[in-house]
Amino acid sequence: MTNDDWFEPYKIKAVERIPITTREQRLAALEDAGWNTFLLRSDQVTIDLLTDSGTSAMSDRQWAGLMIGDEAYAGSRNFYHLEEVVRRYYGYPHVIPTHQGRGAEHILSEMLIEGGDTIPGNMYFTTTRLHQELAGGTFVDVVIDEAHDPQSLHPFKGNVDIEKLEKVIERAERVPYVSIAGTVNMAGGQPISMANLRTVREVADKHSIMVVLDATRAVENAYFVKEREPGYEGKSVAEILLEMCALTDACTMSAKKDSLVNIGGWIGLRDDDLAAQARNLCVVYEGLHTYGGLAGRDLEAIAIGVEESVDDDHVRARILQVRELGERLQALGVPIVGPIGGHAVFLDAKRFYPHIPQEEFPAQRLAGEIYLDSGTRTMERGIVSAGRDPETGEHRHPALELVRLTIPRRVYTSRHLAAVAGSVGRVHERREGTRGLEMVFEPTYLRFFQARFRPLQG
Ligand code: P70
Repeated sequence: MTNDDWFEPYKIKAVERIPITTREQRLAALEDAGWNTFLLRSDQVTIDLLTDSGTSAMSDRQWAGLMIGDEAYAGSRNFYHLEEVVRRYYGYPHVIPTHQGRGAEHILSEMLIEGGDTIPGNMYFTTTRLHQELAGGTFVDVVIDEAHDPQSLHPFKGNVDIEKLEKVIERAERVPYVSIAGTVNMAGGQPISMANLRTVREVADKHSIMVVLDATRAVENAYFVKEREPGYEGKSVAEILLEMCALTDACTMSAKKDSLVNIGGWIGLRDDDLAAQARNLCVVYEGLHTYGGLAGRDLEAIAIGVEESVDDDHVRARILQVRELGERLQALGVPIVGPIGGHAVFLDAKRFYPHIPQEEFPAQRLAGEIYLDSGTRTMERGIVSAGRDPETGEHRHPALELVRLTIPRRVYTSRHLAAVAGSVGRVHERREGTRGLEMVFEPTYLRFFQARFRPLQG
């Protein structure tokens, strides 16, 4: 299969009816939800592009795997299957399952971070940074400047700015590890290159610092390396994934993304002592270290999902389907983040609604307008997601004010996505009369999940 004649390498065996609603029903639903798409009921949503997390369609082999779930409290055979598969494809000798990615982040942060520590990384992710902060650390962004520019077409916008990294290490009291995401979610699903990761490894080695990978979408990162980095055209996604992980000491994983399951995560480690510590904390927060908050059947579905996720035809179709949606939007003149990322197309709300100031939540409003138009659910990734500075209490003002159209894996057809593009195009045509929102309820942690808004009048 070439990039010009790609198609989904599967056929559909079971389908689920989706709700079709009227504009009045959607307006009532959106008002009930306080203009927050996280607070909509899924029965009110026609095409759900909120997230690619836990929303993938499992294969017949994964569903069959559920039936061979071994629900023994200790030593479930499905755990050993998962361990074997992670060792083979990610290369970490120690595997500790967790209920999802943030369970892994919690344990790793608590283990590695001491009060006053600095953790440099290639752009923040909400849950990752929160766990680093709760453990007493401070996250410092060392991603290249291009990552903050939605119009830059740099092929590896997830790269670390090595000079920034060196400076942070020099100035910090202690740096427990460098936090590397592949791909970078908040930058638009943008990859880090192998060459850059190798340099990060060298810098870390010079200072005896660990490198911790957020492997949540590392398979998709590997595809971009194959597509864009000289010398990798002929390698398989699986080979590239293993090479990437080999440059890191540990990883946290949300299996809900790349690994094609509805729930689950794990920690990967090389060091025996750290693995013993992680297993011990797993018992405290997640469950015994051979199930980590998951059922045996979940562990089996992850193990099979990992194998399916590194299939070259699968990853190619996944990435190119996302790209097709992005290109449809570009053809309609809708401003999006380039290059089109791995798991989602990101709308640039600052250029979409240049007349709405960031304090009036342009991306939040845009997500609401898209839902009103077609029942398509998307997610704000801007000032609401960025939260407040823990020191000053002021809103953080991220350079990127985006709406994410996230594509679940193996779920929607190109026709669904064509309908979404048409809807966003209509919202774009009406953009001039649209105003912002005011926040009327703000929770303490990860406010974007539960905050409520009201449209500004006039
Ligand atoms: C998303 C989801 C989860 C995620 C991630 C990266 C790069 C860790 C995690 C945590 C879900 C989400 C989470 C917070 C805000 C909005 C949405 N991302 N690292 O939709 O994993 O969810 O399993 O605890 O993307 O992007 P988990």
